[in-house]
Amino acid sequence: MSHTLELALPPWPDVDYAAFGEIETVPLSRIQKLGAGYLARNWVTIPHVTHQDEADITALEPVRKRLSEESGVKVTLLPFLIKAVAAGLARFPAFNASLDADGQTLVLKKYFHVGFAVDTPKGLIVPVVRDCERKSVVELASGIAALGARARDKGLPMADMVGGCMTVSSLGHIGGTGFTPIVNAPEVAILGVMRAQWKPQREGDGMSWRLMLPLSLSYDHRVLNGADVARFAAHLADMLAKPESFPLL
Ligand code: CAO
Repeated sequence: MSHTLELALPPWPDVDYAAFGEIETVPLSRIQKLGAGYLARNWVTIPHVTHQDEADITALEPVRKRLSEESGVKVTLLPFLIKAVAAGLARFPAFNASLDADGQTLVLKKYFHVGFAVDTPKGLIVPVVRDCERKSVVELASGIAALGARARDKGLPMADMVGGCMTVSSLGHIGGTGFTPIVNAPEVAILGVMRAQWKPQREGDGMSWRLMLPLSLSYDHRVLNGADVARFAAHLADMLAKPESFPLL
């Protein structure tokens, strides 16, 4: 299977914007140009589907806050998400697969490296955290903070951005209820996370308020089927609902 596509598309509109009012032109950064090529390739070559789910993080939230206070490391939801993804990769090996370059063979990885999208002034960067299954939540939190800060300040060497098995893209600090992240090839799935919200849930004859985290799981439908993905998402939701399933320190 070739990844070369010939699309007979009309040319990109060449508009004289200045004819309609004042404008300014800004060249794309190197990272934006590189990213644009990869995103366009992934968008047109991968048959994407995005599965939506929610995780009840009511019990996790006080544990996260306490861990942040007691460890002296800022612990956000992201290290828990990365840990849950790494456990999911171990339990569902098809998620830890990549199609080889000719699309004929699946490569199954036995390591668990998870990338996370960082929004920097120069564009989107995806550092990769290695061997996530062996690290505690606090270890992951400090690793994420260091990689995120370096990505924003100096940028990262290529060695810190390759070899990922799956990516987490969190917009939870900003807002939103769901989105359709683009798979970061040759990975086969990406987890998008939005802002947690308090929602009423039926409990017996009454009602209780639960903190619900929206999960948007996009996948390559050539490799994964909807049922696999629903199971993976249910695994994430189940793990995130049980703080005791995480090694904290
Ligand atoms: N729900 C509610 N609050 C959340 C949350 C969520 N899902 N996720 C994070 N928050 C809170 C954090 O707890 C933190 O609160 P406090 O400051 O009160 O402790 C605050 O939001 C800020 O979090 P943060 O941004 O410092 O840390 P993070 O671990 O959530 O994210 C990073 C780190 C690097 C992933 C993030 O800053 C970032 O750059 N995200 C952008 C990813 C992106 O652009 N994706 C789109 C890709 S497609 O174009």
